[in-house]
Amino acid sequence: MMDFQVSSIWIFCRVIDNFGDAAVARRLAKILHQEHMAHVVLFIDDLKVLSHLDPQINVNLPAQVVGGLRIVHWSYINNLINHLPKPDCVIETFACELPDSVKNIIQQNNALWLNFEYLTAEKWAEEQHLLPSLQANGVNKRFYFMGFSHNSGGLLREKYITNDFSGRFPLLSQFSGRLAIYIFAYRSPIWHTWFTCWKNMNLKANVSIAGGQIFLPYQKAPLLFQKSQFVPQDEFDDLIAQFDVLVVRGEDSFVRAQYAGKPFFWHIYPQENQAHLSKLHAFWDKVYKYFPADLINAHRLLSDELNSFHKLDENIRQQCWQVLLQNFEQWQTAMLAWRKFLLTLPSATQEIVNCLSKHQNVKF
Ligand code: TRH
Repeated sequence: MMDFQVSSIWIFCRVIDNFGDAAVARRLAKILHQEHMAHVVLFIDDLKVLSHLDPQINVNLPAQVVGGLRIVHWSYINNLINHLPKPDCVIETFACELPDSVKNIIQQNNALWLNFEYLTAEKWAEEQHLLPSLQANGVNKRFYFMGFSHNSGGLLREKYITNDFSGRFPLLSQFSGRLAIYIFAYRSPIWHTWFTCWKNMNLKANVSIAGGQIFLPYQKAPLLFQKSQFVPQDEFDDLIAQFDVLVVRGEDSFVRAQYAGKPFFWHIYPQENQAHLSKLHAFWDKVYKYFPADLINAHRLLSDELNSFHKLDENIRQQCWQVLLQNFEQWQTAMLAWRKFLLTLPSATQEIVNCLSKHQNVKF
């Protein structure tokens, strides 16, 4: 395994909405390039979204190299692919359908073909991880499921995410004496409800709102609201590390909150027929193993309310918040223990490199 040299990886991404599709694809590309020395080409259909995450991206250039990554606009694929080094591995993120020209190259080059799927803690994903699915061109495409166990494909994790991180950032609350809450979440009536609840509890908190979906409310002393400017993706970890409590969403910010080791809630991306709820519960059921019993119920009730599973009575809602805030240290400790567990899992990029090495030595 030591001698194995990764050479060329092509990653494909179509942006459905928001930032997550581009964010996951960019992080995947960046780690493969920087930590596994791969030549990576990222084909993406929305340079504007990518440029929010990396302001060095020029939205007018169909092909460019930024930070060692070759970025190509989707509409330019057929102009370029015959001039690029052929891939050893092709990763299509979130089942974006590849053009026939690329499928032909996969076949001719005997490249490893992965369908990098949405992140979920559900058991079925572990069972399907790396299963082959025979395609019309006679090549096997394999599902790649990231996840939270040794049976899954792990999570995207840079080498700088280590056990040695404590005290790296002073918390904003240490300067202000007020709880610092960061909210990067989806538009929802829950925000009015929760802000009112915090005000009624007389919570002294600075609330930073990010991402453009939640309007900054009128000030409700003793709460202080402010807008959090969008920072480049490479600065996102440092930003969230300054807060006491996070609300994150989607996929990538959700994972970063876990690496930050912070008490947090997950505003999950809503799916049809409430399919997201089993995903939500599968995740928290794993994390609650690290929670003291008193906190589980309070957190679960609020998390389910945040994600439209039910509506709480105002008294219950306040009690839940009180339980979490009065036991803040235990909440924090639980999240640090969960973080420590995550660091025992192999990283997704290392797993991909291992698969590629196997693919090139033995057909599996
Ligand atoms: O933006 P998201 O909600 O994205 C998605 C998409 O909706 C997608 O279609 C859906 O399938 C997926 O979620 C589950 O959330 P996410 O994944 O957290 O991506 C946001 C990215 O933006 C993440 O990398 C953090 C980054 N970010 C910054 O870099 N700077 C900022 O200031 C903020 C607020 C976010």
